[in-house]
Amino acid sequence: MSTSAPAVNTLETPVMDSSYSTLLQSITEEGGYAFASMATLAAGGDNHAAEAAKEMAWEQLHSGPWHSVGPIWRDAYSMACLHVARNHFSSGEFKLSLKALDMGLIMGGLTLRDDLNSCIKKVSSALTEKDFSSSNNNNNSTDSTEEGQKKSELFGDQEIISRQHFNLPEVLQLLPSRSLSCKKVGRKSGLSLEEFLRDHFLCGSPVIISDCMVHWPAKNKWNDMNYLKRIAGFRTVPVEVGKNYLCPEWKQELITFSEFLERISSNECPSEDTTYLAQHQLFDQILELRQDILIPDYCFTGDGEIRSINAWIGPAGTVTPLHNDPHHNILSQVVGKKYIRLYPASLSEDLYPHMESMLSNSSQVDLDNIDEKAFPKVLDLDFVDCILEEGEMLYIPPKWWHYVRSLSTSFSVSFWWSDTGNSQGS
Ligand SMILES: O=C(O)CCC(=O)C(=O)O
Repeated sequence: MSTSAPAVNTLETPVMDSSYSTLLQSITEEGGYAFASMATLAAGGDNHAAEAAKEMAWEQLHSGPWHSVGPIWRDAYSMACLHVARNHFSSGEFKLSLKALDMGLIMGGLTLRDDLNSCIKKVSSALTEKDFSSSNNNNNSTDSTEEGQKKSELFGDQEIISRQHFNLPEVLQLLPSRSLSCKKVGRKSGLSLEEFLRDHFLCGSPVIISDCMVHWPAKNKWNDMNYLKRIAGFRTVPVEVGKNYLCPEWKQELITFSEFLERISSNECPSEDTTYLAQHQLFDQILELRQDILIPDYCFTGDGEIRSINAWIGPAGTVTPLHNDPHHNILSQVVGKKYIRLYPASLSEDLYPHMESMLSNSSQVDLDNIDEKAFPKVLDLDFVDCILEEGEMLYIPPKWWHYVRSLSTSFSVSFWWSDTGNSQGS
């Protein structure tokens, strides 16, 4: 019996291969005749056809609001990304190959995820090997001082945040007026699941859980640039650039995680250029980082299900403006600290939600610069607030309004979960 070894310079795509005709048929039924013929040429190794198919699927993904795009077009996009990645890989263009695969994960559907992930593994190790041998070649011709410098240029050797003294009066100047003057969110350690259910979940009452992150590998690893660049440096991630998503100049970009880390650690950007990796399901995309975190047991309260686990990574000064979300949330502060202000759901009317349905969960009030004439009711409203410290988690009940400002370089993870509908709001 002979077993054939996996081909070295090709990417295997077993799921796509076995479901190819079914997928193409479904895409054709959705009007994708042109896509199907391009994808067929792409499967035969035609580079131009692969790029054209990717472009066609991209246009479909942007043809209307995200929820109205037929799921088959997301699979079509992943399929085209796999073809493009395969072509780049076989011609030794590993970075381009990895970028196409990441785009497939970020924008594509679920059907071909296993292929995308296994290809990412193969391309990443090819890239690391290539990088290692090119740095070795360089090192052979340099002295050991240059060697150290090359290594640190490649991987960086600094911590994400330096532990500076935290000056409260200075911080207060950066925060919205009346910050830290009302009731603070309470802190609890050793909070049992029963207490969480009774005192917080059922009655919709926020709480800081101060001791639930001790076993997370992320606690020790994510402040280390070296680690982050090694694990994820070549990966493409979506970031937001601008003051916040309500400002007209705000835009989204796709950059490598290394470029992103350089931007946030250089700290040179004015606030209009603040780069924020916000509300991105990074842990579905970069599986190695998923291993660094643990879903808190509290998130299984209510017998619901985890809706999404999002990363929020950025420099000091990122602001998420006042808004609410429909889910329970445990916002976990892994690196750095954030100021967070919360208003109960019952005050919604006094917080002037935007009228358009896409933005109706966001307030028109800019807490950093309140227009007192336009929004007088907000001035005297009671709120609770806190500075969420490294290692702490904040429970935000569904529909509670929250404003968040990072006070240092910051890595947070939010766990959103739904319940069975039997719990009360506030
Ligand atoms: O950390 C932030 O900037 C915002 C977090 C947030 O809005 C959320 O977890 O729902």
